[in-house]
Amino acid sequence: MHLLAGAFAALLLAAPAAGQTVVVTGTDGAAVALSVADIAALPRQSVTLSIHGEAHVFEGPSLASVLERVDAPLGERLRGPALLTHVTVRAADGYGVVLSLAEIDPALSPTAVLLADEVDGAAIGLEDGPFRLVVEGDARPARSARQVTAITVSAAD
Ligand SMILES: Nc1nc2c(c(=O)[nH]1)N[C@H]1C(S)=C(S)[C@@H](COP(=O)(O)O)O[C@H]1N2
Ligand SMILES: [Mo]
Repeated sequence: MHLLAGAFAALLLAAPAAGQTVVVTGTDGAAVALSVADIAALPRQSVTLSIHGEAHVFEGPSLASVLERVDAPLGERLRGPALLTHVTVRAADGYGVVLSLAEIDPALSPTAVLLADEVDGAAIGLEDGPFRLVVEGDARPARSARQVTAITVSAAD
Protein backbone atom coordinates (compact mmCIF):
# COMPACT_ATOMS: atom_id res chain seq x y z
CA MET A 1 0.00 0.00 0.00
CA HIS A 2 2.75 2.41 0.95
CA LEU A 3 4.71 1.33 -2.10
CA LEU A 4 1.72 2.01 -4.33
CA ALA A 5 1.08 5.39 -2.71
CA GLY A 6 4.73 6.27 -3.17
CA ALA A 7 4.67 5.27 -6.81
CA PHE A 8 1.52 7.31 -7.36
CA ALA A 9 3.06 10.36 -5.67
CA ALA A 10 6.19 9.99 -7.80
CA LEU A 11 4.02 9.86 -10.91
CA LEU A 12 2.16 13.01 -9.85
CA LEU A 13 5.43 14.83 -9.25
CA ALA A 14 7.10 13.64 -12.43
CA ALA A 15 4.29 13.86 -14.98
CA PRO A 16 3.06 17.46 -14.81
CA ALA A 17 6.09 19.25 -16.25
CA ALA A 18 5.54 17.47 -19.55
CA GLY A 19 1.75 17.58 -19.47
CA GLN A 20 1.13 21.22 -18.58
CA THR A 21 0.10 23.53 -21.40
CA VAL A 22 -1.24 27.03 -21.85
CA VAL A 23 -3.97 27.36 -24.46
CA VAL A 24 -3.59 30.55 -26.50
CA THR A 25 -6.51 31.67 -28.68
CA GLY A 26 -6.39 34.38 -31.34
CA THR A 27 -9.05 36.87 -32.45
CA ASP A 28 -10.16 34.42 -35.17
CA GLY A 29 -10.82 31.72 -32.54
CA ALA A 30 -7.90 29.53 -33.63
CA ALA A 31 -6.18 28.03 -30.58
CA VAL A 32 -2.76 26.54 -29.93
CA ALA A 33 -1.70 24.61 -26.82
CA LEU A 34 1.86 25.55 -25.86
CA SER A 35 3.89 23.20 -23.69
CA VAL A 36 6.52 24.01 -21.09
CA ALA A 37 9.13 23.26 -23.79
CA ASP A 38 7.40 25.54 -26.33
CA ILE A 39 7.41 28.43 -23.85
CA ALA A 40 11.02 27.77 -22.81
CA ALA A 41 12.14 27.94 -26.47
CA LEU A 42 10.96 31.55 -26.96
CA PRO A 43 13.38 34.50 -26.44
CA ARG A 44 13.67 35.26 -22.72
CA GLN A 45 13.71 38.37 -20.54
CA SER A 46 13.80 38.94 -16.83
CA VAL A 47 11.75 41.25 -14.64
CA THR A 48 12.00 41.94 -10.93
CA LEU A 49 8.65 42.02 -9.15
CA SER A 50 8.06 42.63 -5.48
CA ILE A 51 5.65 40.18 -3.84
CA HIS A 52 4.74 40.80 -0.20
CA GLY A 53 7.76 43.11 0.11
CA GLU A 54 10.23 40.58 -1.30
CA ALA A 55 11.90 41.16 -4.65
CA HIS A 56 11.78 38.17 -7.01
CA VAL A 57 13.46 37.84 -10.39
CA PHE A 58 11.06 36.30 -12.91
CA GLU A 59 12.20 35.01 -16.27
CA GLY A 60 10.38 33.89 -19.39
CA PRO A 61 9.21 35.04 -22.79
CA SER A 62 7.40 38.31 -23.33
CA LEU A 63 3.65 37.80 -23.50
CA ALA A 64 3.84 39.54 -26.90
CA SER A 65 6.07 36.77 -28.27
CA VAL A 66 3.54 34.19 -27.02
CA LEU A 67 0.70 36.11 -28.69
CA GLU A 68 2.62 36.20 -31.98
CA ARG A 69 1.90 32.48 -32.15
CA VAL A 70 -1.78 33.31 -32.77
CA ASP A 71 -1.01 36.28 -35.02
CA ALA A 72 -2.10 39.02 -32.57
CA PRO A 73 -2.05 42.45 -34.29
CA LEU A 74 1.17 43.76 -32.74
CA GLY A 75 3.66 46.38 -33.87
CA GLU A 76 2.65 48.39 -36.93
CA ARG A 77 -0.70 46.56 -37.05
CA LEU A 78 -1.63 47.85 -33.57
CA ARG A 79 -3.43 51.02 -34.61
CA GLY A 80 -7.00 52.24 -35.17
CA PRO A 81 -9.67 49.72 -34.12
CA ALA A 82 -6.93 47.20 -33.21
CA LEU A 83 -6.23 49.37 -30.15
CA LEU A 84 -9.46 47.93 -28.68
CA THR A 85 -7.89 44.45 -28.71
CA HIS A 86 -7.72 42.96 -25.23
CA VAL A 87 -6.16 39.88 -23.72
CA THR A 88 -7.78 37.73 -21.06
CA VAL A 89 -5.44 35.64 -18.93
CA ARG A 90 -7.10 32.79 -17.04
CA ALA A 91 -5.73 30.70 -14.16
CA ALA A 92 -6.46 27.22 -12.87
CA ASP A 93 -8.46 28.53 -9.89
CA GLY A 94 -10.68 30.72 -12.06
CA TYR A 95 -8.67 33.88 -11.37
CA GLY A 96 -8.51 36.19 -14.35
CA VAL A 97 -6.77 39.34 -15.53
CA VAL A 98 -7.45 41.53 -18.56
CA LEU A 99 -4.80 43.65 -20.27
CA SER A 100 -5.01 45.74 -23.42
CA LEU A 101 -2.85 44.47 -26.26
CA ALA A 102 -1.25 47.95 -26.33
CA GLU A 103 0.17 47.57 -22.81
CA ILE A 104 1.60 44.17 -23.79
CA ASP A 105 3.22 45.33 -27.03
CA PRO A 106 6.87 46.36 -26.46
CA ALA A 107 6.53 48.63 -29.51
CA LEU A 108 4.10 50.79 -27.49
CA SER A 109 4.79 50.13 -23.82
CA PRO A 110 8.17 50.38 -22.07
CA THR A 111 7.19 48.09 -19.21
CA ALA A 112 7.66 44.38 -19.88
CA VAL A 113 4.86 41.83 -19.58
CA LEU A 114 6.09 38.26 -19.29
CA LEU A 115 4.65 34.79 -19.24
CA ALA A 116 7.23 33.71 -16.68
CA ASP A 117 8.30 30.10 -16.24
CA GLU A 118 11.20 30.69 -13.83
CA VAL A 119 11.56 32.57 -10.56
CA ASP A 120 14.84 33.25 -8.80
CA GLY A 121 16.68 30.89 -11.14
CA ALA A 122 14.39 27.85 -10.86
CA ALA A 123 11.29 26.59 -12.65
CA ILE A 124 8.10 27.96 -11.09
CA GLY A 125 6.58 25.10 -9.10
CA LEU A 126 3.16 23.73 -9.92
CA GLU A 127 1.57 25.54 -6.94
CA ASP A 128 2.27 28.83 -8.74
CA GLY A 129 3.11 27.72 -12.28
CA PRO A 130 4.40 26.40 -14.51
CA PHE A 131 3.37 29.75 -16.03
CA ARG A 132 2.86 33.02 -14.18
CA LEU A 133 1.92 36.43 -15.56
CA VAL A 134 4.38 39.17 -14.59
CA VAL A 135 3.68 42.85 -15.28
CA GLU A 136 6.78 44.94 -14.71
CA GLY A 137 6.27 47.90 -12.40
CA ASP A 138 3.08 46.70 -10.71
CA ALA A 139 3.27 47.99 -7.12
CA ARG A 140 0.90 45.28 -5.92
CA PRO A 141 1.26 41.96 -7.75
CA ALA A 142 -2.50 41.41 -8.13
CA ARG A 143 -2.15 40.96 -11.90
CA SER A 144 0.54 38.34 -11.45
CA ALA A 145 -1.82 35.42 -12.11
CA ARG A 146 -0.39 32.12 -10.91
CA GLN A 147 -1.03 28.82 -12.75
CA VAL A 148 -1.98 30.45 -16.05
CA THR A 149 -3.93 27.96 -18.17
CA ALA A 150 -5.44 30.05 -20.98
CA ILE A 151 -4.78 33.32 -22.81
CA THR A 152 -7.37 34.70 -25.21
CA VAL A 153 -6.97 37.63 -27.59
CA SER A 154 -10.25 39.43 -28.34
CA ALA A 155 -10.96 42.12 -30.90
CA ALA A 156 -13.42 44.99 -30.32
CA ASP A 157 -17.05 43.84 -30.15
N1 LIG B 1 -4.31 32.21 -9.86
C1 LIG B 1 -4.22 33.21 -8.99
N2 LIG B 1 -3.23 34.09 -9.10
C2 LIG B 1 -3.12 35.12 -8.22
C3 LIG B 1 -4.07 35.32 -7.21
C4 LIG B 1 -5.12 34.36 -7.12
O1 LIG B 1 -6.02 34.43 -6.25
N3 LIG B 1 -5.16 33.32 -8.01
N4 LIG B 1 -3.93 36.38 -6.34
C5 LIG B 1 -3.13 37.52 -6.81
C6 LIG B 1 -2.80 38.47 -5.76
S1 LIG B 1 -4.05 39.49 -5.26
C7 LIG B 1 -1.52 38.60 -5.25
S2 LIG B 1 -1.13 39.81 -4.14
C8 LIG B 1 -0.45 37.67 -5.65
C9 LIG B 1 0.13 36.99 -4.43
O2 LIG B 1 1.23 36.24 -4.80
P1 LIG B 1 1.66 34.93 -3.97
O3 LIG B 1 0.49 34.00 -3.96
O4 LIG B 1 2.84 34.39 -4.71
O5 LIG B 1 1.98 35.39 -2.59
O6 LIG B 1 -0.90 36.66 -6.55
C10 LIG B 1 -1.84 37.09 -7.49
N5 LIG B 1 -2.08 35.99 -8.39
MO1 LIG C 1 -3.18 40.74 -3.55
